[in-house]
Amino acid sequence: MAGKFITLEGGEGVGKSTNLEHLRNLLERQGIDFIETREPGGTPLAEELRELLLAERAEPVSSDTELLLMFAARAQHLEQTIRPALARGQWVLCDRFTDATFAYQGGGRGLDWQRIEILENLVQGELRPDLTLLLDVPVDVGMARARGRGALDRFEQEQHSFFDKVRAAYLRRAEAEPERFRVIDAGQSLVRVQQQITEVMSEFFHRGC
Ligand code: Z5A
Repeated sequence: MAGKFITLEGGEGVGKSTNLEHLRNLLERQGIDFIETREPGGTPLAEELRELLLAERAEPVSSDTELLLMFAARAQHLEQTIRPALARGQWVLCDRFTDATFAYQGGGRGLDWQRIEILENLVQGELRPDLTLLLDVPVDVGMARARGRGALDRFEQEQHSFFDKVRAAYLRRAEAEPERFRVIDAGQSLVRVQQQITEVMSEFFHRGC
Protein backbone atom coordinates (compact mmCIF):
# COMPACT_ATOMS: atom_id res chain seq x y z
CA MET A 1 0.00 0.00 0.00
CA ALA A 2 1.33 3.46 -0.85
CA GLY A 3 2.30 5.68 2.06
CA LYS A 4 0.71 9.02 2.93
CA PHE A 5 2.16 12.38 2.01
CA ILE A 6 1.87 15.04 4.72
CA THR A 7 3.14 18.59 4.30
CA LEU A 8 3.72 21.35 6.82
CA GLU A 9 3.36 24.92 5.61
CA GLY A 10 3.29 28.49 6.84
CA GLY A 11 4.97 31.87 6.61
CA GLU A 12 8.07 33.00 8.37
CA GLY A 13 8.58 32.05 12.03
CA VAL A 14 5.28 30.16 12.34
CA GLY A 15 7.02 27.29 14.16
CA LYS A 16 7.28 24.56 11.52
CA SER A 17 10.64 23.27 12.77
CA THR A 18 9.43 23.38 16.37
CA ASN A 19 6.26 21.42 15.58
CA LEU A 20 7.87 18.88 13.25
CA GLU A 21 9.24 17.16 16.32
CA HIS A 22 5.73 16.85 17.73
CA LEU A 23 4.43 15.42 14.45
CA ARG A 24 7.32 12.97 14.37
CA ASN A 25 6.40 11.77 17.89
CA LEU A 26 2.74 11.30 16.89
CA LEU A 27 3.67 9.16 13.88
CA GLU A 28 6.12 7.12 15.93
CA ARG A 29 3.46 6.43 18.56
CA GLN A 30 1.22 5.04 15.82
CA GLY A 31 4.06 2.76 14.70
CA ILE A 32 4.08 4.40 11.28
CA ASP A 33 7.17 3.98 9.11
CA PHE A 34 8.00 7.42 7.70
CA ILE A 35 10.71 9.68 6.36
CA GLU A 36 11.14 13.33 7.15
CA THR A 37 12.30 15.72 4.47
CA ARG A 38 12.09 19.36 3.39
CA GLU A 39 11.87 21.78 0.49
CA PRO A 40 13.72 23.25 -1.11
CA GLY A 41 16.07 20.33 -0.48
CA GLY A 42 15.73 16.68 0.47
CA THR A 43 18.52 15.25 -1.75
CA PRO A 44 22.18 16.30 -2.10
CA LEU A 45 21.52 18.09 -5.41
CA ALA A 46 18.29 19.70 -4.19
CA GLU A 47 20.10 20.88 -1.03
CA GLU A 48 22.69 22.56 -3.29
CA LEU A 49 19.86 24.30 -5.12
CA ARG A 50 18.47 25.37 -1.72
CA GLU A 51 21.79 27.02 -0.88
CA LEU A 52 21.69 28.90 -4.20
CA LEU A 53 18.11 29.99 -3.53
CA LEU A 54 18.60 31.20 0.04
CA ALA A 55 21.99 32.91 -0.38
CA GLU A 56 22.11 36.64 -0.19
CA ARG A 57 23.57 38.02 -3.45
CA ALA A 58 24.26 41.34 -5.10
CA GLU A 59 22.67 40.30 -8.40
CA PRO A 60 18.87 40.62 -8.34
CA VAL A 61 17.19 37.22 -8.72
CA SER A 62 14.49 37.09 -11.36
CA SER A 63 11.19 35.72 -10.02
CA ASP A 64 11.08 33.23 -12.89
CA THR A 65 14.58 32.01 -12.05
CA GLU A 66 13.49 31.52 -8.46
CA LEU A 67 10.35 29.68 -9.56
CA LEU A 68 12.20 27.38 -11.93
CA LEU A 69 14.91 26.59 -9.37
CA MET A 70 12.20 25.68 -6.83
CA PHE A 71 10.68 23.26 -9.31
CA ALA A 72 14.09 21.94 -10.41
CA ALA A 73 14.82 21.06 -6.78
CA ARG A 74 11.31 19.59 -6.44
CA ALA A 75 11.71 17.37 -9.51
CA GLN A 76 14.89 15.90 -8.06
CA HIS A 77 13.35 15.54 -4.61
CA LEU A 78 10.28 13.78 -5.99
CA GLU A 79 12.25 11.35 -8.11
CA GLN A 80 14.98 10.51 -5.60
CA THR A 81 13.19 10.74 -2.25
CA ILE A 82 9.43 11.25 -2.16
CA ARG A 83 8.10 8.87 -4.82
CA PRO A 84 10.39 5.96 -3.82
CA ALA A 85 9.39 6.31 -0.15
CA LEU A 86 5.66 6.40 -0.94
CA ALA A 87 6.06 3.40 -3.25
CA ARG A 88 7.75 1.46 -0.41
CA GLY A 89 4.71 2.22 1.75
CA GLN A 90 6.48 4.80 3.91
CA TRP A 91 4.77 8.01 4.88
CA VAL A 92 6.49 11.25 3.90
CA LEU A 93 6.54 14.19 6.29
CA CYS A 94 7.68 17.20 4.30
CA ASP A 95 8.56 20.66 5.63
CA ARG A 96 7.08 22.83 2.82
CA PHE A 97 6.07 21.74 -0.68
CA THR A 98 4.28 23.30 -3.66
CA ASP A 99 1.83 25.35 -1.58
CA ALA A 100 4.93 27.33 -0.56
CA THR A 101 5.55 28.11 -4.24
CA PHE A 102 1.98 29.39 -4.65
CA ALA A 103 2.39 31.45 -1.47
CA TYR A 104 5.93 32.86 -1.93
CA GLN A 105 6.44 33.01 -5.70
CA GLY A 106 2.72 33.45 -6.44
CA GLY A 107 1.57 35.61 -3.53
CA GLY A 108 4.85 37.23 -2.45
CA ARG A 109 6.48 37.77 -5.84
CA GLY A 110 3.20 38.22 -7.73
CA LEU A 111 3.66 35.42 -10.29
CA ASP A 112 0.54 34.16 -12.02
CA TRP A 113 -0.88 31.05 -10.30
CA GLN A 114 -1.78 29.50 -13.65
CA ARG A 115 1.90 29.46 -14.65
CA ILE A 116 2.75 27.76 -11.36
CA GLU A 117 0.00 25.20 -11.99
CA ILE A 118 1.59 24.35 -15.35
CA LEU A 119 4.88 23.54 -13.61
CA GLU A 120 3.07 21.71 -10.81
CA ASN A 121 1.40 19.41 -13.34
CA LEU A 122 4.60 18.98 -15.35
CA VAL A 123 6.79 18.06 -12.37
CA GLN A 124 4.32 16.25 -10.12
CA GLY A 125 1.84 14.68 -12.50
CA GLU A 126 -1.10 13.83 -10.27
CA LEU A 127 0.83 13.65 -7.01
CA ARG A 128 -0.53 16.00 -4.33
CA PRO A 129 -0.20 15.89 -0.52
CA ASP A 130 -2.85 13.85 1.32
CA LEU A 131 -2.86 16.29 4.22
CA THR A 132 -1.43 19.79 4.63
CA LEU A 133 -1.09 21.45 8.02
CA LEU A 134 -0.98 25.22 7.59
CA LEU A 135 0.49 26.93 10.64
CA ASP A 136 -0.96 30.42 10.61
CA VAL A 137 0.14 33.43 12.67
CA PRO A 138 -0.20 37.19 12.17
CA VAL A 139 2.82 38.41 10.20
CA ASP A 140 4.10 40.62 13.07
CA VAL A 141 4.24 37.64 15.41
CA GLY A 142 6.03 35.38 12.89
CA MET A 143 8.55 38.06 11.95
CA ALA A 144 9.35 38.80 15.59
CA ARG A 145 9.92 35.09 16.27
CA ALA A 146 12.10 34.62 13.18
CA ARG A 147 14.17 37.71 13.89
CA GLY A 148 14.97 36.37 17.34
CA ARG A 149 16.93 33.56 15.67
CA GLY A 150 19.87 35.51 14.21
CA ALA A 151 21.12 35.87 10.60
CA LEU A 152 18.38 36.22 7.99
CA ASP A 153 18.40 34.47 4.59
CA ARG A 154 17.33 36.08 1.29
CA PHE A 155 13.62 35.38 1.91
CA GLU A 156 13.66 36.36 5.57
CA GLN A 157 14.98 39.80 4.59
CA GLU A 158 11.75 40.61 2.74
CA GLN A 159 9.41 43.34 4.02
CA HIS A 160 6.19 43.02 6.02
CA SER A 161 4.08 43.59 2.88
CA PHE A 162 5.71 40.56 1.19
CA PHE A 163 4.76 38.31 4.12
CA ASP A 164 1.23 39.76 4.19
CA LYS A 165 0.84 38.54 0.60
CA VAL A 166 2.38 35.16 1.45
CA ARG A 167 -0.06 34.69 4.32
CA ALA A 168 -3.06 35.74 2.23
CA ALA A 169 -2.06 33.31 -0.54
CA TYR A 170 -1.71 30.43 1.93
CA LEU A 171 -5.15 31.16 3.40
CA ARG A 172 -6.61 31.33 -0.09
CA ARG A 173 -5.15 27.89 -0.88
CA ALA A 174 -6.61 26.50 2.35
CA GLU A 175 -10.03 27.94 1.61
CA ALA A 176 -9.99 26.46 -1.90
CA GLU A 177 -9.09 22.95 -0.68
CA PRO A 178 -10.69 22.45 2.74
CA GLU A 179 -10.57 18.64 2.47
CA ARG A 180 -6.75 18.66 2.23
CA PHE A 181 -5.83 21.61 4.47
CA ARG A 182 -6.10 21.98 8.21
CA VAL A 183 -5.36 25.48 9.45
CA ILE A 184 -3.66 25.58 12.86
CA ASP A 185 -3.76 28.76 14.92
CA ALA A 186 -0.02 28.89 15.59
CA GLY A 187 -0.18 32.23 17.42
CA GLN A 188 -1.17 30.40 20.60
CA SER A 189 1.18 28.87 23.18
CA LEU A 190 3.24 25.92 21.98
CA VAL A 191 1.17 23.56 24.15
CA ARG A 192 -2.07 24.75 22.52
CA VAL A 193 -0.55 24.55 19.03
CA GLN A 194 0.53 20.98 19.68
CA GLN A 195 -2.94 20.10 21.02
CA GLN A 196 -4.46 21.30 17.74
CA ILE A 197 -1.94 19.25 15.74
CA THR A 198 -2.69 16.17 17.86
CA GLU A 199 -6.44 16.59 17.21
CA VAL A 200 -5.94 16.93 13.46
CA MET A 201 -3.68 13.90 13.31
CA SER A 202 -6.03 11.77 15.45
CA GLU A 203 -8.83 12.56 13.04
CA PHE A 204 -6.57 11.71 10.08
CA PHE A 205 -5.51 8.38 11.63
CA HIS A 206 -9.08 7.46 12.57
CA ARG A 207 -10.67 8.22 9.27
CA GLY A 208 -8.33 5.57 7.87
CA CYS A 209 -6.23 8.44 6.50
N1 Z5A B 1 10.36 28.79 -0.28
C1 Z5A B 1 9.80 29.38 -1.40
O1 Z5A B 1 9.89 30.59 -1.58
N2 Z5A B 1 9.13 28.61 -2.30
C2 Z5A B 1 9.01 27.27 -2.16
O2 Z5A B 1 8.42 26.60 -3.03
C3 Z5A B 1 9.60 26.66 -1.00
C4 Z5A B 1 10.26 27.46 -0.08
C5 Z5A B 1 9.47 25.18 -0.81
C6 Z5A B 1 13.22 28.38 3.29
O3 Z5A B 1 12.22 27.66 3.92
C7 Z5A B 1 12.62 29.45 2.43
O4 Z5A B 1 12.22 28.91 1.15
C8 Z5A B 1 11.36 30.04 3.02
C9 Z5A B 1 10.35 30.04 1.89
C10 Z5A B 1 11.12 29.64 0.67
N3 Z5A B 1 11.67 31.34 3.44
N4 Z5A B 1 11.14 32.02 4.32
N5 Z5A B 1 10.81 32.77 5.09
P1 Z5A B 1 12.37 27.17 5.43
O5 Z5A B 1 11.13 26.42 5.72
O6 Z5A B 1 13.65 26.46 5.62
O7 Z5A B 1 12.53 28.55 6.26
P2 Z5A B 1 11.62 29.23 7.33
O8 Z5A B 1 10.26 29.57 6.90
O9 Z5A B 1 12.42 30.38 7.79
O10 Z5A B 1 11.39 28.09 8.39
P3 Z5A B 1 12.11 27.85 9.69
O11 Z5A B 1 13.42 28.53 9.77
O12 Z5A B 1 12.15 26.38 9.84
O13 Z5A B 1 11.11 28.60 10.69
P4 Z5A B 1 9.82 27.98 11.37
O14 Z5A B 1 9.93 26.52 11.32
O15 Z5A B 1 8.57 28.53 10.89
O16 Z5A B 1 9.95 28.49 12.83
P5 Z5A B 1 10.71 27.80 14.10
O17 Z5A B 1 12.19 27.87 13.91
O18 Z5A B 1 10.11 26.51 14.49
O19 Z5A B 1 10.23 28.86 15.19
C11 Z5A B 1 10.70 30.19 15.18
C12 Z5A B 1 10.90 30.66 16.63
O20 Z5A B 1 9.63 30.78 17.27
C13 Z5A B 1 11.72 29.69 17.48
O21 Z5A B 1 12.52 30.43 18.32
C14 Z5A B 1 10.65 28.94 18.28
O22 Z5A B 1 11.13 28.51 19.54
C15 Z5A B 1 9.57 29.99 18.44
N6 Z5A B 1 8.20 29.44 18.52
C16 Z5A B 1 7.67 28.46 17.75
N7 Z5A B 1 6.38 28.23 18.09
C17 Z5A B 1 6.10 29.08 19.10
C18 Z5A B 1 4.92 29.34 19.87
N8 Z5A B 1 3.76 28.67 19.67
N9 Z5A B 1 4.97 30.29 20.80
C19 Z5A B 1 6.12 31.00 21.00
N10 Z5A B 1 7.27 30.82 20.31
C20 Z5A B 1 7.26 29.86 19.37
